[in-house]
Amino acid sequence: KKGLPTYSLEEVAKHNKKENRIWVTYKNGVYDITDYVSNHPGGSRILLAAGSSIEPYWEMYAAHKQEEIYEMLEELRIGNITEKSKDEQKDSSDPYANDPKRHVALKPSSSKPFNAEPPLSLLRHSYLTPNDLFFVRNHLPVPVIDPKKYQLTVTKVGSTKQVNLSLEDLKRKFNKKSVVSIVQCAGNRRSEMVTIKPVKGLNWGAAAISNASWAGACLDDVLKRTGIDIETVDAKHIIFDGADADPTGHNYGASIPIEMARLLKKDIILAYEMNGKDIPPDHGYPVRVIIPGVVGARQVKWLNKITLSDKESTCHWQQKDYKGFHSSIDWHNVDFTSVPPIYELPVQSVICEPEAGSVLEDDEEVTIKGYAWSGGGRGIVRVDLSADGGKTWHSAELSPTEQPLYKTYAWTFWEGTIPLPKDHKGEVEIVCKAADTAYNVQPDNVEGIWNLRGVLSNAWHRVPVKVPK
Ligand code: MTE
Ligand code: MO
Repeated sequence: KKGLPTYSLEEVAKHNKKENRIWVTYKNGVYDITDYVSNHPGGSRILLAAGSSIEPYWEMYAAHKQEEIYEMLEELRIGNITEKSKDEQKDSSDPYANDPKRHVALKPSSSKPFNAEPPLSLLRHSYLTPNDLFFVRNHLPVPVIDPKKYQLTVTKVGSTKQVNLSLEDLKRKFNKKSVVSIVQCAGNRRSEMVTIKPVKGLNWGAAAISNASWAGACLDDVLKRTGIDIETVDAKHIIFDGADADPTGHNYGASIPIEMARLLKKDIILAYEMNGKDIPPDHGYPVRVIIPGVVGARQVKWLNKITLSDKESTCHWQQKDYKGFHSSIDWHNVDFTSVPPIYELPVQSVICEPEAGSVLEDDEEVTIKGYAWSGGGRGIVRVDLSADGGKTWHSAELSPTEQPLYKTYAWTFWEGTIPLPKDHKGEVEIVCKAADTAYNVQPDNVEGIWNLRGVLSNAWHRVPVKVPK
């Protein structure tokens, strides 16, 4: 629409509350939805988009993709977005100046480097997490990579041979393979450990986990093409290096043991697509490695080098981080060489709805929804629910997935409606816990698994809620 005023994205972002009027953007348009909010069939959920784009939400709620809705929205249009607004506030001395713009619904636990998780209720709303809402865990500035110049180098320590592949090579020369797989940070739910004793690390809630469909070239095919047979190669680890680096030139990198790469060889993907689109800058554009069933830290983004080696990656995050210790080890007596890195993760389950502190609608029963997942491809066989702090249990219904029980790489959604205790005093603790195919279970409290880095936090998820009188 011509003739309407133009606004920068920063200007739009200020209009995120009723007091300032509520604006949203859709494509190039700016819309004032303040007076529409109370008529929205989806209720106040629309406010999640306040001050930003509604597109990612519309993708989740398919009901929006109708002509009438677009027409109605156009009636609320007040202006257009300025073209250059995205570059406006760039400061070239800031190493993070080239970081992409993020969705406002992501709740940052750190902004430089950018780390953020989506609200739990949104996370539980789509089985495949929309790209803009997928949690972000960056250790360094997001590297800007020209897809035309991108190269992936594959090599083996001690060999003179090295193969370089372009993005086009990866797309054209190899079959495209896809896998629906979780990325979960080892620090997911760290904030619960902090309640016991402080730990070092970002204060993650329970949404440092997301699920996407990844597509790209199979690692095994790429290695074969470069003359490496993963079954017989004389190496103990496979190292993945990223293009993101600190000011001294040290890049992010990680490795996995060769036996793990062999077991997963058909499933490890050098992904260039996330949910059918190019991988966004925050998630590793143009290529990241997806290692199903394995902790997020090894799934290197902005992947530019693969090395077969007798040694693990020497990177800080492989050697001095992402390891689990018992609760009597603290910073004065920790020896990071004494235990192996975290690879597979333990069984996990989380209540997404209702959220902590909310007031229930009913005083007789409660409907609880959440996610469950386990590392190593182990499926979820049971999720148990309690509304009395774990004294009595009910079985949750697991949403069916196509995943084979022993190659369950995506999460399992679950739901259950269970009775509230009669003797509640206006408050109850709802709890969930899951069992995986190995009948591994979650510990009942976080105290026993406290560790100095606040990783592997997978105790029963306990959520206090209020009961109406
Ligand atoms: N890869 C690179 N190159 N740089 C990073 O900082 N962070 C790792 C991993 N891969 C990281 C990386 C960690 S700790 C996690 S949990 C996941 O990426 C997060 O992936 P996401 O940001 O796509 O959710
Ligand atoms: Mo992580």
